[in-house]
Amino acid sequence: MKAVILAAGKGERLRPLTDDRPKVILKVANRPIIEYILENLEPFVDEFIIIVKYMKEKVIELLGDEFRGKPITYVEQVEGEGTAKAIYSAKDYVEGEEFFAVNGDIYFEPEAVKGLLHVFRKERADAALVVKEFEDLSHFGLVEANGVVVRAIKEKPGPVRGFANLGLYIFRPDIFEYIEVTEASDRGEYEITDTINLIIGDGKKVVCYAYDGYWNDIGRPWNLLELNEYLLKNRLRHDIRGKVEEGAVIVPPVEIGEGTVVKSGAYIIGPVKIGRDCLIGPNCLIRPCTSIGDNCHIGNAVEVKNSIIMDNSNAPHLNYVGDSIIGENTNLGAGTITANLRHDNATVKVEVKGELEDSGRRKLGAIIGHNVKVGINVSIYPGRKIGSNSFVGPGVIVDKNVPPNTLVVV
Ligand code: TTP
Repeated sequence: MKAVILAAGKGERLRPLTDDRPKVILKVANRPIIEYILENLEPFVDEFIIIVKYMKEKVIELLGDEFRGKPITYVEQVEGEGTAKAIYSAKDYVEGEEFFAVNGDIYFEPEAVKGLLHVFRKERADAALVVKEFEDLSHFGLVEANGVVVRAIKEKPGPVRGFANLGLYIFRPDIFEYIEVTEASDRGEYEITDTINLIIGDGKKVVCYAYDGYWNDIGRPWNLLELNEYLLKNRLRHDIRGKVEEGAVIVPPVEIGEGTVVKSGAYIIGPVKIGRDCLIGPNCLIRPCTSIGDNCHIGNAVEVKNSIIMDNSNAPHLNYVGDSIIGENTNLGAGTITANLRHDNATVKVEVKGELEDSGRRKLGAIIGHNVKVGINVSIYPGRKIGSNSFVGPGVIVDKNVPPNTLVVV
């Protein structure tokens, strides 16, 4: 069976992290999101078809032409936006067989794929999808089913409890005929959920698999922190490959890559993952659920907690980085601090695609893009974003989001 992976989206809700790259190549726990999908699908498929568009060359450069010996074909999305258009792009590549289709920005365990395939085959269905029960379906499509048979999918039903559509499907090639007659939704996108409603309306059998394991839909910046925490708590093995000086304390599980030096006085409390060729310490505190990429510097009197720091970035002197995401090639000046808690203890709101959204988190720090230079003694309010390629001068208080390519001085 082939797997069609949808990776053409612009990932606008993840700005500034997607300013210069597609969402699927962002690293969580030091691995690109799309690699987790390929890894979890790989035992069930013999070929991957990846649908690309936005900054497609970066996906192709990352993955090349095979994954674990299974070929990857890249297909550019046909004209028009939406998941239905993305799947339609694979029309000439699935060769009359049933196939998996999966959003390129979700995390699931292999059990979801196994269960989906099982119910599809057992029920001799025309299509199948994975669902999961949630308390609040405000951000999801509600799947109405009678046993395993799906009756309808309703987009964004509001804050009701029910089964959500997770974005992992099996289709037969007849889906393409139905995509051809699917109309654009109110937001101007062609949604595969509308196509599924069309095939149900035509009497075809669509079934669902109720998945009970961990799942994450990586739409907003804090979803990256949630996934990072899950992966570090559940997938990390204690493995020290770098050099740890006497006088450093490491509380397992901690993974430290080759070429990394942990200097005396560093105190690292797992689960923590640190890449290759980093300089850690002396005298720093790295607290649980932190991922630090390759070639990073965490220096003297720096505390990092529950954060993602991507490759080639530095928090070198007197910094606090809490519940934050720092993109690649970014440097924090001495004394720069992220605030991760509001004084009124309210949950932190973040501007997402022009609207203020409640992250639901009491603790959320800064979201800083790639190639950013932050000067000395900069204070960053909770949930604020700094766009890629920006420069924030010394002493600035970042209480508003900083757009990309911007110079901010006091
Ligand atoms: P979305 O998360 O709905 O869209 P997006 O990735 O563009 O993100 P944003 O809304 O923040 O801009 O998409 C779900 C999945 O489908 C995701 O993996 C990207 C993929 N997709 C495409 O491949 N083509 C498309 O035209 C769209 C809209 C999404």
